[in-house]
Amino acid sequence: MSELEKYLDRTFELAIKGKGFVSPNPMVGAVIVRDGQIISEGWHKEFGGPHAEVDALSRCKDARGATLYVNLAPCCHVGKTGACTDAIISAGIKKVVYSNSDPNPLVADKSKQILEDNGIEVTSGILENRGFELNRKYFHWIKTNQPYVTIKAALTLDGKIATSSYQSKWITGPSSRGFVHQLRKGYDAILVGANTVLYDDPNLGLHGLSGREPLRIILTSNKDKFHDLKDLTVFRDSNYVFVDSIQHFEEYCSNNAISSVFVEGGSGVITSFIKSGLVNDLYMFYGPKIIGSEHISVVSELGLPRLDDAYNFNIESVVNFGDSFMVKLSSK
Ligand code: AOF
Ligand code: ZN
Repeated sequence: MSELEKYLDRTFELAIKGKGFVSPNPMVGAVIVRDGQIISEGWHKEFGGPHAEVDALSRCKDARGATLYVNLAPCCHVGKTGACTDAIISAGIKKVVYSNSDPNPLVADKSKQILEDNGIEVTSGILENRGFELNRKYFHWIKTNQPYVTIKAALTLDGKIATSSYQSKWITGPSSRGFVHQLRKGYDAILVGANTVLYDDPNLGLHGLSGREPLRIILTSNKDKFHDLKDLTVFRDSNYVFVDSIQHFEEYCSNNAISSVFVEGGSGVITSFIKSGLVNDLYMFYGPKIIGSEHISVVSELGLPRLDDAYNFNIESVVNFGDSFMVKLSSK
């Protein structure tokens, strides 16, 4: 690892501390270095709070002549906080090194120019792929104004997510469940269908992990059937919303800055999302069981006559959880 990579690696470590707190903002970490010594560090801690660069500068008595490392290009707009480029210039920073440009149209490549116009040397594009992975959901959302959508399902080897009487506890064992709670922490919202709410009574929360509880979205064309069922766990507080179609879901996300959604089933919901083309990736957890064709498939009829019409995915990783295994896939 080069010197630049070493310090950017540290910015990634700091940035990730903001996971579950900063979205829809990106996770950002910053390190200030002089004469080969880290003299200050900071990170973006919560949505609406100080940016990483300002946080690091605020804990540094004298940053004159130092180099600032940050995983994302410093912003140059006044939003909920002041422009980072102003703070960097007035602190007397001599050099800025970052991994990724910020596709936010308010920033784009403008900040590089501003810094250079003020005599600051700028190096960009170092560890760009890792920086992209770290803020994959942010980059997708800011470029498309659509949420990053992940599907998660627990299924038998023959692709069933429940019996015909909606029994699904448990297809996979306990060892993958903690991992799922960790996954949920990275999303603004968790979405399920009406049957999942009725038959599983899921919690859809973080189970005590730190972070903001994700919004619970229920996709159903008949929300009235829940009128007398307010004792269900998903209605435990007001942090839930009903949407009645994929189109309404998209509108809701766009209007409410929902940048990422974790879709946990059931079959009807997963089918609608696969058809919509909105899916970015999937986590499929397989329990080593076979129950037969009379039960509920993870995806219902798609009406695809030929194999060539299939939806195709890339296998990103396969993880063994002992009593189950997970395949992570991304859309092609
Ligand atoms: C940075 N450093 O630590 C972060 C940045 O509403 P605001 O003022 O918080 O601005 C949010 C935007 O700022 C966000 O969409 C992204 O473009 C950038 N985030 N920029 O220089 C940071 N979190
Ligand atoms: Zn900023």
